[in-house]
Amino acid sequence: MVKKPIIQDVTDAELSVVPPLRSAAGLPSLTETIPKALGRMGAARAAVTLANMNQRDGFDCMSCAWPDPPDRKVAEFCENGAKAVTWEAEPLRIESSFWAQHPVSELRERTEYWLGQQGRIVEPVYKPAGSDHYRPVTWDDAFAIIARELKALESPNEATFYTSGRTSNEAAFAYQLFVRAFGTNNLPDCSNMCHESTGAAMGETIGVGKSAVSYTDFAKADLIIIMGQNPGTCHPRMLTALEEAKLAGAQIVAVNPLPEAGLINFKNPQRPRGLVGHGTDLADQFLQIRLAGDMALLQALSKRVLAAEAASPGTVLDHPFLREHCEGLDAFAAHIAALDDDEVRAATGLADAEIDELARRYLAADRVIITWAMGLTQHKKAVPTIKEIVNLLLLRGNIGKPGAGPSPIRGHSNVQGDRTMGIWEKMPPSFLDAIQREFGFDPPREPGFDAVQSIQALRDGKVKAFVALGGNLVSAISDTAVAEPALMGARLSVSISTKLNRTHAFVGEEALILPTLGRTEIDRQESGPQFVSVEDTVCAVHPSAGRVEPVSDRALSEVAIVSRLARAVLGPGHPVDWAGFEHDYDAIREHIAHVCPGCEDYNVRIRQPGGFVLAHPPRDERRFPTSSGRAKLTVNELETIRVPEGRLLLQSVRSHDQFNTTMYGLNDRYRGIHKGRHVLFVNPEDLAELGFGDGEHVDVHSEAADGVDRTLPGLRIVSYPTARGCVATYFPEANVLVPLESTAEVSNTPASKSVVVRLERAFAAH
Ligand SMILES: Nc1nc2c(c(=O)[nH]1)N[C@H]1C(S)=C(S)[C@@H](COP(=O)(O)OP(=O)(O)OC[C@H]3O[C@@H](n4cnc5c(=O)[nH]c(N)nc54)[C@H](O)[C@@H]3O)O[C@H]1N2
Ligand SMILES: Nc1nc2c(c(=O)[nH]1)N[C@H]1C(S)=C(S)[C@@H](COP(=O)(O)OP(=O)(O)OC[C@H]3O[C@@H](n4cnc5c(=O)[nH]c(N)nc54)[C@H](O)[C@@H]3O)O[C@H]1N2
Ligand code: SF4
Ligand SMILES: [Mo]
Repeated sequence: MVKKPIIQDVTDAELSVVPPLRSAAGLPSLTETIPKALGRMGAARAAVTLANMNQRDGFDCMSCAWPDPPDRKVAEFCENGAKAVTWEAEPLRIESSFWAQHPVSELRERTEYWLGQQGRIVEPVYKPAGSDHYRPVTWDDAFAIIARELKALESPNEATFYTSGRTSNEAAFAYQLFVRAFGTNNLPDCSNMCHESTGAAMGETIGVGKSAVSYTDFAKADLIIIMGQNPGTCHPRMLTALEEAKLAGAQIVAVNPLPEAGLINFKNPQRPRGLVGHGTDLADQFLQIRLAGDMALLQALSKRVLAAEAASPGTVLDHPFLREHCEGLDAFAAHIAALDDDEVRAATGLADAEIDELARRYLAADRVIITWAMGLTQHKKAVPTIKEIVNLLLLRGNIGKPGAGPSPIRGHSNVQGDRTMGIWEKMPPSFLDAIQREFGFDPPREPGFDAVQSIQALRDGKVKAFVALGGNLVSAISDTAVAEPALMGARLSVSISTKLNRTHAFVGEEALILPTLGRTEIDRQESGPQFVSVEDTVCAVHPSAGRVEPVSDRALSEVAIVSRLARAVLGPGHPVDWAGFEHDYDAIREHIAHVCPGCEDYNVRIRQPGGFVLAHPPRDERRFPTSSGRAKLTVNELETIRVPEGRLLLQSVRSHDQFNTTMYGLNDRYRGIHKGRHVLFVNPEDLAELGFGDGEHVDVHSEAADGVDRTLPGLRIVSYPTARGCVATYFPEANVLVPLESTAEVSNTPASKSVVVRLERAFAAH
């Protein structure tokens, strides 16, 4: 085992700020990655993991949900994928003595960075009621404790069962089945905080909440509009697809308050000229929009499209498509005609000429893809904004044909698959009926709690047990000061995890951490080594099999943990053969085939080279499974956030060295931030107007309607070319500023990218 001293906790004492980079993913990325992986995993482990990453018989990168190209290269991974693999597969373990040395109250004082650096959790640990320490416990005892506590609840609805999107399809299917057999639909997941707004908007308007494009569509597009997304950091290999599209003649437009490096220029490490040369200029146009201004921009674009049609009737809109497949055009057109151009200017901060230019590009293109991520989903008006993407695309038939369509780019590597498997607090009756037919028990029908509602229910004492299959809810959810005590109010907290995080420290009276295998590790069961399956952001489903020895022989696979948990809680004689699930994952896949739409013949199709692509009626056949059977153009009232004088609108972003709440390092290289995270990016003109300067320290106060003072203290101001009036800092630290009740309409996703804030000079420099 590699021995490494436990690092000291981090401060921002050595924080340094340099100018941001213009291009992403060239030589610095490779020189950063490989030596670090070799140094931390050891040469043999590094060689096996990196060589098998994203290969057909290897494992799926556990980082983001970007798909694999049909023709894979020898090294089919990016810098951030390599960081994720190193973080998991590094053979560094938490020794048994750690738990006696570090009380839970001390763990609460530690940062995510420190907690993650302690190494892999290698044995189940238990904190009894009244104790401030975890201590090692046997697996049998762990399951017995959980069973006792869950069975003691007055109702199954007093427990909530969280899932994070790294979980495999097999584990997710077994988990939701266990939870429903136990008797509740309380199945919150990370998607509630992520692309829930996308699912709500697309589900209503086109009938499917997933990307309507395939990998190969990118190279066939004439125009790709990237809104509210930072692919250079968050989906790095997307830049390869964008470069291919660009070289094939596509235009690329970026819409973002920040001039993110990857959107502007890309140096492809897999092309000789990318290593040494200037790289490829990706964006033909960059619209530096104000936070939450996208709905106004999209309406303004549709207004220009409709005006062009009025000027030359019959030549601009795709009339046959609209007639045959859509509804709602007349109401939509009437509504958009009344759009107030001044409001568009105020909301977007863009000049008319910039919007005209993008409208011209849209009208000149036959095939248009619009992609988006958290910059669109985490606002109050996220759902109507995404509906406006659908409106704009429908007008010219930009869906269900090659090189065109709405394409949400999902975050966690299997967050989309987990939903397909039934991880959702409000699965439709058809899915619940299928469970009943397949297993012979009646699953609960009333919808359960989502992530925000789970925290509210814990806070209000309505939920008393919290179980998490992965993730780090206390850090990921909004309103940290509410979430921490809410989770500590539970009677029982259980986390199935690879590594320590703050959710293990904010626990109820009794708590357990159950160590699990990661994607990189060989998963041996009675019938032999197992593989699992995952679904990427373009609906491609494929197998994933770990290749290195597990970090501990006491950690169990997620499937084994769920199966044993179910046996302990549901008792013998349950209609589901839980033991069979654990012995051979084919048994789970047989049921997936019968229950999950589109997964027929799952065991056969998952074994085809490269797996298979799930059916997507709008993409494949222009069939729209909405309530009316037609794609819906919708009318959405524009509402612009009015930021009072002297206040700013704040968004929370990811740094280049983090994966959500996991900190791989403390640099955000593309934005020029080194060895620290407590920074606030502010436009220089705003700084001048407000009387602050670069390098000063400020406390950020959020100004919520409820009057509660939420403060993030001691941020170093970084003068930065962000849009006027719009500031940025890092997630998850920013969650202290977001009120729990401040969520997107319909989807209930925390509105963590539009918080009205006030800056106050910090007394002491930090
Ligand atoms: N390295 C790394 N990769 C990741 C993750 C990670 O943490 N680290 N997380 C994964 C997950 S779960 C997810 S969901 C994805 C997230 O992927 P992204 O959504 O790309 O990640 P964010 O850092 O949230 O960046 C949001 C982007 O939207 C812009 N933006 C914010 N508000 C607005 C707005 O109102 N309008 C417009 N047009 N733009 C706006 C921001 O400036 C920023 O560029 O990444 C996944 N991949
Ligand atoms: N302010 C603000 N808040 C946000 C966001 C934002 O942009 N701004 N983004 C939101 C988004 S998009 C998301 S997706 C959520 C993320 O919320 P989560 O998904 O809950 O958080 P993660 O940080 O991805 O979870 C990391 C933990 O997962 C565990 N883990 C890692 N690998 C495995 C594995 O293979 N199996 C198991 N069982 N456990 C594993 C480790 O213990 C690790 O500490 O945060 C949301 N919160
Ligand atoms: S683009 Fe995403 S899935 Fe692909 S290697 Fe990079 S982090 Fe992993
Ligand atoms: Mo996400």
